[in-house]
Amino acid sequence: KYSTAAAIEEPINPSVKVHYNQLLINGQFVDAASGKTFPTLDPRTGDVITHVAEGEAEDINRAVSAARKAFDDGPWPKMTAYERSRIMLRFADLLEKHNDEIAALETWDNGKPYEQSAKIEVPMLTRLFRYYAGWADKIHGLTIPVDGSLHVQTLHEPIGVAGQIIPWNFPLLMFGWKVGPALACGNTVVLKTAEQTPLSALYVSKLFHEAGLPPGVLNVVSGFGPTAGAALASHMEVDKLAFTGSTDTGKVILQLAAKSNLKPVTLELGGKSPFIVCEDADVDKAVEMAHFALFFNQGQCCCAGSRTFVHERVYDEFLEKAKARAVERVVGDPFKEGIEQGPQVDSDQFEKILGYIRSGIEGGATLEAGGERFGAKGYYIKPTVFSNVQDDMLIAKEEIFGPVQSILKFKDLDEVIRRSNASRYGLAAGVFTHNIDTANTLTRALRVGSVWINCFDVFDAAIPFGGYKMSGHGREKGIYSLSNYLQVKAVVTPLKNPAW
Ligand code: TXE
Repeated sequence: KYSTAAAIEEPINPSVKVHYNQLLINGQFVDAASGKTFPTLDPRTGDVITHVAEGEAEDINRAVSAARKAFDDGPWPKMTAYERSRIMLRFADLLEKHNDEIAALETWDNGKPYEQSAKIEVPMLTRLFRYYAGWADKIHGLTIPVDGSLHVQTLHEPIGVAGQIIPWNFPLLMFGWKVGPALACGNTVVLKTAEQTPLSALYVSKLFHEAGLPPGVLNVVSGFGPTAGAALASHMEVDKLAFTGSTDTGKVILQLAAKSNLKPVTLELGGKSPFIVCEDADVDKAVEMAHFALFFNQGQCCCAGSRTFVHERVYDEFLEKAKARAVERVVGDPFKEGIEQGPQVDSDQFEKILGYIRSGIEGGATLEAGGERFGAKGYYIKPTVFSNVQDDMLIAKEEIFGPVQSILKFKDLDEVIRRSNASRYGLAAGVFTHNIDTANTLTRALRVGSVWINCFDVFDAAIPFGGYKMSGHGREKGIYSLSNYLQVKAVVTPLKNPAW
């Protein structure tokens, strides 16, 4: 049932052009100081889409100076919150207007199905900016009663220049999760995009300026981690850092922040999330949800349900159906209608995933479906299912970040709680049951930042997201994300006439 290889060999022409491939600093598109560029590739073929300016330390310095000036001298933090909110709302309107063009750029650079970009991700980005625009004029402190004749209040102030480093799996949504709260709170931003997917952030940032964003408030530097990323993380004039990416790079980022100016850091890192199918589950629905939890976005989700725990009473039926569903998954050119799965983002990820598949086979798991590349070109991988997976296998412990489902059998609730929690990660969990007591027990026992009961990957702008343990620090989205970008100032004034 896999889609025809011909569709892959003759890639569909994306109906979009690349307009912006320079760095965006102080409201202007500029070349890198070194004049260097790097290619960004089409994951369907490995061909070059365009060459993009390659930012390095000097460009980060220029971008930070612009952000610093826009923060220290204004206008951004000095504008009324209502004005900031209106610019963000106008930006959201432009996102809506250019929805399909933005979606095409995202799919071209990343490989995700166009329908997903156009119907889910760009609309979610638009929604995120409307959500954060709504917060901009509702951020305020408290008046606090204390002992003594004192008037005590808190001011919630922006932190300053926020450095933000994002990955390639959801380039636009990561842009929204980071830039939205930072700007709503009155900060200015230097954003370092992932080297695999620089294009969509440049395009939408141009629209943001058309919506009235003053120069220097949002600066976008394309480039690589050890050069541009490290320069941002260790910059003395950056007041706050936010990072989404691998746990290993998260550790580096935290060290760079500590060694420079101790800037506070929020981290959203890897995961190995359990998806628990209980004995009372409706197997057909559980199979579909578990399939979505793992295979969505080519399996390139930090919170992917990558350990599918199935109760022994329903295990055999689940396995047969999960395997059939994976074989039916429609893989092919992401610009083609009805495609469920496109290519992985690049050759590194592609090779990494194939390596984990080999390790699963060699480690003794049973390969039920897939297990190899799809087509002769690009980075497509057949939807893969392993059964008989044991907790100590690499495929059950490490983040594969690809379309590889690992199915594990369990007998009772205590056992599945213990095994689910026996991970260095703690990002999310899925629970499939109609028994309220089982759902309540699992919800409280699982050491993870999100629990999805009879659903998965629900990402409303208002729902906080983040990890326990080595999945990260802090929460993004929702009201909780604002505190990442605010300082609290306590102000104490003696009362002249305590009687009043
Ligand atoms: O991640 P990196 P990579 C996981 C996933 C994936 C693996 C490797 O398992 O297979 O990480 O992917 C920047 N200083 N996730 O190599 O290196 C880099 O330029 C500063 C999970 O792409 O973490 C990019 O912008 N920055 C994840 C960003 O960090 C540095 C999403 C992410 O790259 C840097 C992506 C450095 N020294 C991958 N080195 C999730 N949590 O969703 C790299 N970067």
